[in-house]
Amino acid sequence: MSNLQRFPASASADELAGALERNGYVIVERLAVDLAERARGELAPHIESAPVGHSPFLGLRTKRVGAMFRRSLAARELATHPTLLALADRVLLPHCARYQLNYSGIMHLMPGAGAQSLHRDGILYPFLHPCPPTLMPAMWALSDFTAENGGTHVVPGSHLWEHDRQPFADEIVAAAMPAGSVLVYTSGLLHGGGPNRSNVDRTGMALQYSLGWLRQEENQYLANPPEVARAYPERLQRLIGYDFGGPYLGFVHGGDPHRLLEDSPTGIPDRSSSEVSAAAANVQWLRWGEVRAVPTPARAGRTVAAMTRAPTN
Ligand SMILES: O=C(O)CCC(=O)C(=O)O
Repeated sequence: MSNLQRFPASASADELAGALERNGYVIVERLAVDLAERARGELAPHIESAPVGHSPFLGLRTKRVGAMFRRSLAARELATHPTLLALADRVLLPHCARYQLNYSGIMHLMPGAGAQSLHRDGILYPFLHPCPPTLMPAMWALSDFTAENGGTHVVPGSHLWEHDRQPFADEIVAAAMPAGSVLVYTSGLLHGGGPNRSNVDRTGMALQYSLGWLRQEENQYLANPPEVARAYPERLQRLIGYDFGGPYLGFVHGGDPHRLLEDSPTGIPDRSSSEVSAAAANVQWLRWGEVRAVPTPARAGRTVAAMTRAPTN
């Protein structure tokens, strides 16, 4: 076992969110053992036929499978697990009216897999670090994760570091956890797949949530087109994007995209809903990064014009 802090499935969402905020990660042990086992069985044929990665980052001994929800009923339940949604409410809702499912995929490390380079998942978006979480990734252990078989390497506390600070080797810890557990972290945490030095496979399912106003990493509409998504529970349909991302964000034919999945949508299509607009009223506005000034050219005898530096009335 690694010396990372871990919690039982009975821990409260506030307790887990507190640890996530302090450490950048939280492990909840045996949160969904039966679902993880079912997901592993449902996905086994897909893993079997998947190719290995073509780059060291994707893993030359690592198989990846995407589009979890059309392939696994258990994955649909894992994505909407109440503990994960309670955490996403706390981590992401301060900065968006609606969060969304950003990525779904198997990361299957076979014996001989090398260590993946450490990275922040937030690098998808051009924000200097540290910044508020843009993502909340969750890695579900579908098999046991150990330090030997490639349990995810994490760097506790790195979500608070300056953008370019690199970790020392003794700051990297392997997330060991039994099957059915979940490692949740934020977009700022340095992490990467560990090397698999064992003779068994390590299977994880990554389900990542993001602010609803960002482009999703995995294109959920193409992975789950309307004719496929119609079979999903409504919470999942909305989570993958058949919903507004905020007021006026993501409408189709002038209305809620969820109407596309409904047999007889009622009411007049609108570009927001009262719930989404109310949630938007609580969103904390963000300053858009650091603005670098254009250097002032040499004056060389030119006259400086007067300007207004504040709003006038
Ligand atoms: O496999 C893992 O444990 C982590 C993989 C990961 O972080 C990635 O592929 O981006």
